[in-house]
Amino acid sequence: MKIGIVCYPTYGGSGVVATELGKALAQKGHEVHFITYSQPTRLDFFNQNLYYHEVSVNNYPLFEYPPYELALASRIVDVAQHVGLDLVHVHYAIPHASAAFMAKQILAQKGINLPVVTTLHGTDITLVGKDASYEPVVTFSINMSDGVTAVSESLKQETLDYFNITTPIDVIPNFIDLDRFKKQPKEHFRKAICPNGERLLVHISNFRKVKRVEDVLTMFCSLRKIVPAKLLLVGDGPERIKMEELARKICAYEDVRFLGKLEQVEEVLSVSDLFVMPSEKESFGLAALEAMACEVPVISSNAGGLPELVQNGISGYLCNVGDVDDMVKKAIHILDENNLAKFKQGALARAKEFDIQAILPMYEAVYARVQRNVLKVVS
Ligand code: GMT
Repeated sequence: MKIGIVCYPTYGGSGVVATELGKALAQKGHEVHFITYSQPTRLDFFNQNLYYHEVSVNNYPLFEYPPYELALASRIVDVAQHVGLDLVHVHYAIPHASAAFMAKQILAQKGINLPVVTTLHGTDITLVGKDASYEPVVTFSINMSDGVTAVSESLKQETLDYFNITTPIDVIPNFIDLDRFKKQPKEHFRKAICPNGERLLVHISNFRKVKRVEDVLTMFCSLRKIVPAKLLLVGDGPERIKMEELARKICAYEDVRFLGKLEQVEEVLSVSDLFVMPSEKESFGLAALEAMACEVPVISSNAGGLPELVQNGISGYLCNVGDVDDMVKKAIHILDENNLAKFKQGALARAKEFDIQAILPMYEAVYARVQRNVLKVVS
């Protein structure tokens, strides 16, 4: 098939899922055309079936807000006509689903049918989509999609509860490439950070408010009084400076390191003992899955789709949002030398259930279904 993929090309989870999906589809022989405003971060290798089409937004002094959505719709039309796309798969509803709908309408006038598959990732529904300034367009463009997927049962339910949705939603969870995300021998790195055999905790996120990074810090500082440990914080975002200030106030300087954005997070994960994800909302928790694949158990909140990933007492623990004391208690239990190896095995076993090889056919099945439906309409 010739598949167009529209996504945010940056570090966010939806962009990672879209890019890894496109790469895997290309390896399976599909022709994949990425349509985005810059090269997706993880689109970093050559494959004869992969193409990248940049969306450029020409600004004009009259525009206070450059009309990206129109430029994107025009580029989808252009690529669909030029290469003969079989469908376009948009990741993150805003503004991708409505741009794809507009492109579909324009192409229909030219006698071309372009099915649209929309994948809902999380904040496009749970935060931004609910905002009154977007809600009518989000509802409309989900309903106009030929196929809709959500990354967890929880996200599907929240979408159905909040929006007036008439299109069926398939749940297709996030997935993991186990060839890339696996524990690597990086003991020299661990020795440098934990010279006295301390336990190593890690948090990876885009440092938005919804991630509750302050809970990671308060939890760690309490834990640190009982268990010798170090904390690595990976990623960047609006809350980072505030979190650095908080860390200086409540933790010892030598115990907490902010590493910024890292490409090879699997190297850090390979030497870590515990991943902490205390999010206020989290539709799936891709970063936690990446940790589990590297044999790192997870302490997370029980928000959104996290209970569909983390098995309480096996691959980690689920705690109520903001219950830092419980997180400390559970962390002490996991990090105990009698328990840690068992939790590490539990984490890896769970991650294997989300192997990309098992999840990819679910997307292919949705593609086949929307194509069949198009053929039915045409004949
Ligand atoms: O919050 C992020 O990490 C970015 C965000 C995105 O859409 O770019 O991630 C969402 O999509 C990921 C991939 O499907 C999910 O694993 C994350 O749980 C989800 N984030 C939230 O729901 C907050």
